[in-house]
Amino acid sequence: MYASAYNYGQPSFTNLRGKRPGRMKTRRSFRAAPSRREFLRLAAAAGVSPFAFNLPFGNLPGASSLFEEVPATGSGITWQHDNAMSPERYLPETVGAGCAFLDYDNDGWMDIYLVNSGPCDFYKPGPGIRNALYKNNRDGTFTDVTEKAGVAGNTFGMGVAVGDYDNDGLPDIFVTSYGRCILYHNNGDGTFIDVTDKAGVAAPGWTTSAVWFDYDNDGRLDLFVCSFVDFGVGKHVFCGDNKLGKHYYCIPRMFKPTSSLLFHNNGDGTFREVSAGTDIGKAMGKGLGVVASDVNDDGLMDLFVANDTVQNFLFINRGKGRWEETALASEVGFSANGQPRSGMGVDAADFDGDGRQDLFVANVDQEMFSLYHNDGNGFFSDVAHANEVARATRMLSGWGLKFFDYDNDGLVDLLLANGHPDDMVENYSSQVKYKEPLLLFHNAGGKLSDISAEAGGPFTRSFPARGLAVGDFNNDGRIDAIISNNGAAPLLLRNESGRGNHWLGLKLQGVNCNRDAVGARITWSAGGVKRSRLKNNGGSYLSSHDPREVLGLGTNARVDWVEIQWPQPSGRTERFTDLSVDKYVTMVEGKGRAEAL
Ligand SMILES: [Ca+2]
Ligand SMILES: [Ca+2]
Ligand SMILES: [Ca+2]
Ligand SMILES: [Ca+2]
Repeated sequence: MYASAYNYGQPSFTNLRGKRPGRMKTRRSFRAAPSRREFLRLAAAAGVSPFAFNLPFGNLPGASSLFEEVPATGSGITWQHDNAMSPERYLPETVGAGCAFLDYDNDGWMDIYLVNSGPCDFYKPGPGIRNALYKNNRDGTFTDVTEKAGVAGNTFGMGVAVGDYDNDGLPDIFVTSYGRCILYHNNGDGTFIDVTDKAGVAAPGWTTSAVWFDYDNDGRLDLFVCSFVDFGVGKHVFCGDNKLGKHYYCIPRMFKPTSSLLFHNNGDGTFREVSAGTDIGKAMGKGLGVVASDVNDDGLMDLFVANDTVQNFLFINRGKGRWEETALASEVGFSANGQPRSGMGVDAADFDGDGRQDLFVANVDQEMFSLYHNDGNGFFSDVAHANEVARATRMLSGWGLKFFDYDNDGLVDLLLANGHPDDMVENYSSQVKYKEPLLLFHNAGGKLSDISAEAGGPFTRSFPARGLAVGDFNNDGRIDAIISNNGAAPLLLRNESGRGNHWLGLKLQGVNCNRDAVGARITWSAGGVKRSRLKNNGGSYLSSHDPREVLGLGTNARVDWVEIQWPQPSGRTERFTDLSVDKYVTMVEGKGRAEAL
């Protein structure tokens, strides 16, 4: 992730010898055709009305923003992330942290969980530095219920993954850390209990993103945990400028890789680590992001892991506990010229509607982010250039990101949260800033275009962004987002787009399959147009999302039908008709009818 700071592609040892990295060259070679952003800028300068361009996403420059920032004074979320930044610049300080939307009290309204730093071998925080759980008051405000809930953390927290691992209908919280992880079991009375030791998922070391998914289709959610590098206060090295005596955050190439962890859910509140001896256990990486998806459509959930400074991993689930790492052959491991990149955030979705799950990886500046189109038969091709992703991300470093349909037109769009990992980057780069802008891509007909310049409001500002979670906190069917900023307050974004489009929100409840219905295939028809979505899990960076699925219907005021193919061990397919729109419903496996949420 620290590539630009050290002249990406060059060994980082120059810094150890105390030389200043060279100033980066300006690279503005992608001038063949003006982007829509530049086109509008030119048009605005020339006094041409933007109405002339017939923008497809229902917003115009100067109109209200697609997403409005909800300030702390409005939301009541006064918590801030403490990044523990020290003069020594210990690496864990700049990597966190994550955030989650979850409905911990099952009242149908999304609550928010935020991860903070905490005590570790290089940091002893004062009082009040803790994680936070905010209860949704159903009026746009939130109340801090952390102490009562018992989920303050007290580790040097990194990520959060929410899942109902014991199928009791109550979402449980897993927190990763530099240090010990924590599994909080939801007691159902507004409190949680730390069951980490009983469960056997402490996973000491440095863990980052995690994901709940049922790899063996036994109806219980298993847990994959990304492990980052082998780090400890005794392994810290000096990276920076000897003459100035200034420390910079080290490029993770300096530290040894580790293997990530897969925990099988035994069904009795305990887990068994099952990655040893498999390709997951053998693959030494520096994992930062993970998404669980079924990339080969065989009913077995696979894993895509973004690694920092080494190749990414695509773990194909071959069944019976076997995994095959195929990133090299699938062409999702390296850049087009065979270099490992600094993978951070990831996601999966079928963005072009061909029925296959595509992949996304955010990298650091100079590397460009990757949009991997799933070509079938195990092959992918990077189509970042053809989708305005490459040029928009050339100078940025990306972390949290998510495919979701922000305007409910039925096609998944993409939101990216960015920020350079080194707060000193502006000392040695004229092009790269520490705080970076958010990016929003709109999907029209299976093509992504960068509409950030016209998205207004928060898209005109810059942030030290890390985690990003999506969820509809005000239940208006328009999916909102929260972004966790390193060493700063989180950013809550309320979605104000997609007016005039209809939607149907689904809460899927598995009975024979895992209760969260991770791996379900949702197909729906509106206005005679059929669309399909796989219920992936994870994605983004250190973060966890609203488990409900919002189906965008476009201008159709009714949905023809919805079909749910529940994952194994159910395998049952149910079709639902007579559904009213613009509301959330619950679909329980085997009941055959939807109920008001
Ligand atoms: Ca539970
Ligand atoms: Ca399982
Ligand atoms: Ca598969
Ligand atoms: Ca909303």
